[in-house]
Amino acid sequence: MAESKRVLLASPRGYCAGVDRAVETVERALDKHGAPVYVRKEIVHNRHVVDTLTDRGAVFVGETDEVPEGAIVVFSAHGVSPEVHRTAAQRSLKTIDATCPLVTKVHQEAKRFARDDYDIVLIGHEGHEEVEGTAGEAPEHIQLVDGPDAVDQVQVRDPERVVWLSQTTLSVDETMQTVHRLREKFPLLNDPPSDDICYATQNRQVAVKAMAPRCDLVIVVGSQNSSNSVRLVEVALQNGAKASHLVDYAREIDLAWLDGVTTVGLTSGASVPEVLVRGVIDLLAEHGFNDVETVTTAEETLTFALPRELRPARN
Ligand code: 0CN
Ligand code: SF4
Repeated sequence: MAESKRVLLASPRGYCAGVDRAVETVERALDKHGAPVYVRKEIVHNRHVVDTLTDRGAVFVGETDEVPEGAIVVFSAHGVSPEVHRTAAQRSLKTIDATCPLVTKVHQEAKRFARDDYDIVLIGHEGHEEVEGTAGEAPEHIQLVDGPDAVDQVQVRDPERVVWLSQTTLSVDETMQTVHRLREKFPLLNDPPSDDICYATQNRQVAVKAMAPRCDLVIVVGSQNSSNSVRLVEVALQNGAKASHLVDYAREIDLAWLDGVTTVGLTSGASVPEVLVRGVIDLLAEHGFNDVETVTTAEETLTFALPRELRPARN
């Protein structure tokens, strides 16, 4: 008899506290103020979330200069630079800031180390909105390093006054390699006061590591521009999965991927609604993968309060 086909379902997966808050911020703003509600950039990096909110009346723009004077604009979970706040104020926009508090924490660290005149090495992906926002807090003090190979180019004024910070959604292992290279070059390199790679990014990677060695294939639900989702594919491949693919929707699964496969691992990025994972589970069941086993490596309970503008008024 053929070995039974099964699905390993990673836990935790999907929405983190910051994404939950950011998506709810746009929904509540629409309820309270009616459409349109403008949103600068994708509220979170997920196609389905952006399309669904667009249908409800959210208008996603690239920059605040596309928002009519005096209108409401929501800033995305990934954060914005002070310059974006300034230009929004000049246009008299009513801003609601859905920046994840864990991104704001990195902004505060950047401001503090810049004030103390450190050179700040920000590890992150060139062009990603989060590092643009963080770097904008102290452009004179911050240089971006996009992975271990970029360390060779780093120059500092005083090797005794250097600190590294990072984007919240990186690969933990690759970031540690980058830090190792930095420390070889600058032995007195300072660490951030607390982890910048957030709990959700870390937990999703740990769960994938736990299941990857047992998997012929790991399917990650998430969008191509979602850093933390893309990292889960890399982590799966680096930790023993024979193959791994990123899909926005179940319909993107190429059935040829399932040829000869007995165990499929399934997870999703921090910006991915659970309904999309359900879609993949249903499709896999149609192809004989009926046995679903959850692989749990952590429990998550963190939640964040909504932005002040949307909290119920206190008596
Ligand atoms: O997919 P996301 O919107 O963003 P990245 O993984 O690309 O940073 O997930 C939420 C993360 C934040 C902030
Ligand atoms: Fe916040 Fe982390 Fe979620 Fe980004 S992935 S929104 S930093 S909790």
